[in-house]
Amino acid sequence: MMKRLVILGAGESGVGAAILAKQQGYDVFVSDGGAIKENYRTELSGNGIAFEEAIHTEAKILNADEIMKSPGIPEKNELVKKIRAKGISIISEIEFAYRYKGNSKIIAITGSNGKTTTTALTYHMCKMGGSDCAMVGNIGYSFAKQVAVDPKPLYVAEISSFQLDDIKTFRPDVAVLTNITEDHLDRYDYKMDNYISSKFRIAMNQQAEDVFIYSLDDAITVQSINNYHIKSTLAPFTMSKPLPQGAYLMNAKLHLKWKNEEMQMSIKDFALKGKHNQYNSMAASLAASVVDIRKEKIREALQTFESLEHRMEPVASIKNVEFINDSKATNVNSTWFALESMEKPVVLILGGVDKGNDYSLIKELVKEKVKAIVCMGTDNKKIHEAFGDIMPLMVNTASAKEAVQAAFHFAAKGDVVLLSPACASFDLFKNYEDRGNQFKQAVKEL
Ligand code: UMA
Ligand code: ADP
Repeated sequence: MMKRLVILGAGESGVGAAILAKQQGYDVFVSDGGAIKENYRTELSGNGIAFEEAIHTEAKILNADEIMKSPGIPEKNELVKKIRAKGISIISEIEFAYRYKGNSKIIAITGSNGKTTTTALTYHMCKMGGSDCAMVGNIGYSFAKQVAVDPKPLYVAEISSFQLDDIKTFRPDVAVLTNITEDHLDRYDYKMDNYISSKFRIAMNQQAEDVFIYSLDDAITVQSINNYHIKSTLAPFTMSKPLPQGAYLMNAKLHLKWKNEEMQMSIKDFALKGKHNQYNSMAASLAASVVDIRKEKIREALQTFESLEHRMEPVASIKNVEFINDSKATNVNSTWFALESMEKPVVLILGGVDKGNDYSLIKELVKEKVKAIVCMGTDNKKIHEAFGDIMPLMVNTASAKEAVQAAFHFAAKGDVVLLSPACASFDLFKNYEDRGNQFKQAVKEL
């Protein structure tokens, strides 16, 4: 009998998995509790895949042999609890795609911050080095869809902790953990240990012939690594000391050492600026070296990579006030790096959906560099509590337009208006891209 796979959620990952499952001969059923986006509905119909929307019909779900749960659906969801109670196996989309990837290799990149940048940079290096590869996850197709419609010998995959929570056999040839800082704690019972464990699952099935790339400068990674019995070959990166194997930065130079290959390059030649990007560049260079991309190509890629939208993206300079769109900064740590790289007085646009943020982490930097805070969210209480005592200028706004106008009002010649919200965007916007686009639009309308 055909195996029945039920897919919960018809977004990028659910629809991708459905297409792959149909192709592999499963009896597939997709159930979405909300409205399915037009393009995804068309894809499901076009592939003859059965689905329902605006409802999860239990009778059609609890009879599954296996369930693929979209990453956005939390464990505390009532239906998920029922599925667990019934003992039906739940997998994530990357676990499902992994089953059908054949002999292809995977570079899997996770971490609290820098995933998309490191993924895009690694992909750029591999492409430049002549590898026939695809970038999957947040940019482009989901892993499952790529495997179904355009399989490649190498996948460079961005993987979130939610995706890792329901893997069983997923074993990347190269795993990258950029860093671990507080994020998504609402999904992990507000326990940091649960979130850390989730991130380390990226190496859980790796063997000695696989490689695990990680930061020696990330306190949480270094404190936790011994708790996870990692069998992989370790490839660290750091800014604090020379290494016999790995990547390190000394005297403004990147040193890359992998097997018998060695490369040096001045950080002045990196296309991507900022300390956080130097970390991302080390991680990506190591990943590319492990899959045998030649050092000349890595160097060329580091020089030519174009920065991504919504990540410290320069928008415009109006009356000598610079506007920067860092809408992708959805947690406190990424805002920390944004502030750290600022060299002029800052008017900071902050706020949105708080995921259990600890604002004390950026308090010193705010004191030092920020002259006014513009809160942009439906509930700004926590921001006022955190900064009220050190910030004389604070105002509440409830749209990108209002926020930009208020920020421009506070800014003087030579200042920077920085949108780096440290929060998710779902209270006022569709997503971080929508937030960044509305911000840019409002700047243009000034
Ligand atoms: N849904 C249900 N039942 C529920 C809740 C939701 O059916 O109880 C439905 C929604 O109605 C919707 C669908 O599930 O139609 C959406 O599923 P999803 O939220 O899991 O999103 P996908 O479109 O499948 O996108 C996911 C990732 N989303 C999340 O992890 C929340 C995307 O990352 C990723 O690009 C994509 O898979 C492809 O791999 C987004 C993200 O915000 C950009 N990631 C987080 C981050 O970067 O911080 C982790
Ligand atoms: P992710 O995909 O993990 O969210 P991105 O590459 O999209 O990461 O970057 C998100 C935000 O985090 C950006 O606004 C950027 O300024 C900041 N950031 C990027 N890389 C790092 C890093 N290695 N450490 C800390 N912050 C970073």
